Amino acid sequence: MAQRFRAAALLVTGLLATTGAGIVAGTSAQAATGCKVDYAISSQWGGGFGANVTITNVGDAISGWTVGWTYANGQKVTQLWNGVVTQSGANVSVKDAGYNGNLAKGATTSFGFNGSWSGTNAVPTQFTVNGAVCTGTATGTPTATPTTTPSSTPTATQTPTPTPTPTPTPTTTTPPPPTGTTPLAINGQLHVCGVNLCNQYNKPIQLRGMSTHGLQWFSQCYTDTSLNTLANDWKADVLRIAMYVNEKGYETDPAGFTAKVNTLVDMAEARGMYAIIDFHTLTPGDPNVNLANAKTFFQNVATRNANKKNVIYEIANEPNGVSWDQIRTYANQVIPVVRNADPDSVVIVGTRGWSSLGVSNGSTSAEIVANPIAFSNIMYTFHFYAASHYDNYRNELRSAAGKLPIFVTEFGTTSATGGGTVDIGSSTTWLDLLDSLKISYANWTYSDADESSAAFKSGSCYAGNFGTGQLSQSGAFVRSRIMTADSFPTS
Ligand code: IDC
Repeated sequence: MAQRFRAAALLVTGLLATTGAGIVAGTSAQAATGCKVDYAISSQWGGGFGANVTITNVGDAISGWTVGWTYANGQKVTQLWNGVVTQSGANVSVKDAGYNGNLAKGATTSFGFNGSWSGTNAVPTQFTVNGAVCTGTATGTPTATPTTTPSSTPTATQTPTPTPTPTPTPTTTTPPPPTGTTPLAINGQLHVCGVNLCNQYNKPIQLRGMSTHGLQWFSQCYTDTSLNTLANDWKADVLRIAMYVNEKGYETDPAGFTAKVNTLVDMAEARGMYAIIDFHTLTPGDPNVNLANAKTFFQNVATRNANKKNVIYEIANEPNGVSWDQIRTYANQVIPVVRNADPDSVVIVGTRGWSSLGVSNGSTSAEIVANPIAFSNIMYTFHFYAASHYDNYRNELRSAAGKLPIFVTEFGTTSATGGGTVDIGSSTTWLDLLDSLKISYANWTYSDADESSAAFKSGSCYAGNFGTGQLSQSGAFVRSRIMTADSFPTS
């Protein structure tokens, strides 16, 4: 595999004020138009690259933008976030993602993408915004020297060819440093890059946190106090919101459960945590049984939460008794519902055999690798229970993790019943493995259920006491793992 290296940031800026726009006085019917586009290659490696594009609206306010450019050397955009891309041959067109379509005069917006290249990865020299050509001048400062020492010397074909810059005014298009210190403030909108979950700086991150228990039974556990504890004392990055569909869940009160989920999304966001919206199908195991409910639910939550950066969608908790093909059929109908409302979202798809990547049904992840979900920004679910699942499951995860983006949206320190012995040794081995692979996880459960997988002793929620004295054996162990410092890269 080619060694990855950081290439010098390449910048080109197009600037245009069309038809003397912006200085046309007295023609109120004629809106001033104008655009400035910064295109920067942030990193580059053999065959692939990452880039950030910033649009500045130099003209009057616009509602909706489409930026276009042409590649001279066969580059292809493979994955893009904060926008919707279409590419036809050399012509690339990126439309706003809905929530970022309105640009006031002077406002800027950015999107990022991964691409493939060969030969020369020359930056485009001309851009259009809403059909108006940005012919302007380049103002970036390309340097040929990588900003960090590559671990191997790049070959000639890997070396980016900077565009000459007549006006060497340095600009940067990487997101500015975070103004807050919460996981959400630092990482911003997430996306999938390669097999990783990546932050707004296009760097792999691992989120660690807790899953709720079923909202139909344990809503009393999710209060301002308990979530303050989770964010500030446990230092969790993510809250998984387990909304059962059956077993007296969503299907009994769609509006009520949708509202509960949305409230928890807001409470997580207010504390700088990510929120996984978990459509918690379990029994029956075929997610297609709940397809109509899934479409309605995701249409609602994705529309309502489209502007939020903290939401991740998990469309089926644990498919069981179904083939991967049946899961794909379901996913292929639900993902477009999510994406039409919230285009840049990360979507997690459950896997066969109670989200065991197939292992619990005598299969393997090979069936997924052979037939992946054909949408971008997709991750696959893996669940384990440390007192039931050992090395054969770990080996499968290890091999799958090199090929598929995986999120452990649920794991227990106990047996798969959610009860029994807490296996600290096996749990430690599992979490060490997840840490080493940078796989994100949420533990089952942040609740006081009367079962050993629950983090708090029974009665804690009604007492409103989430202090360390209330922790179960599992809760104390998991908290000690989650609260260690995160290391989220920002450059
Ligand atoms: C369990 C709960 C338990 C509840 C049961 C049935 O811990 O209180 O009675 O569901 O709803 C899963 C599922 C998760 C299970 C958990 C433990 O995603 O819903 O919760 N588990 O059995 N997969 C493997 C284990």
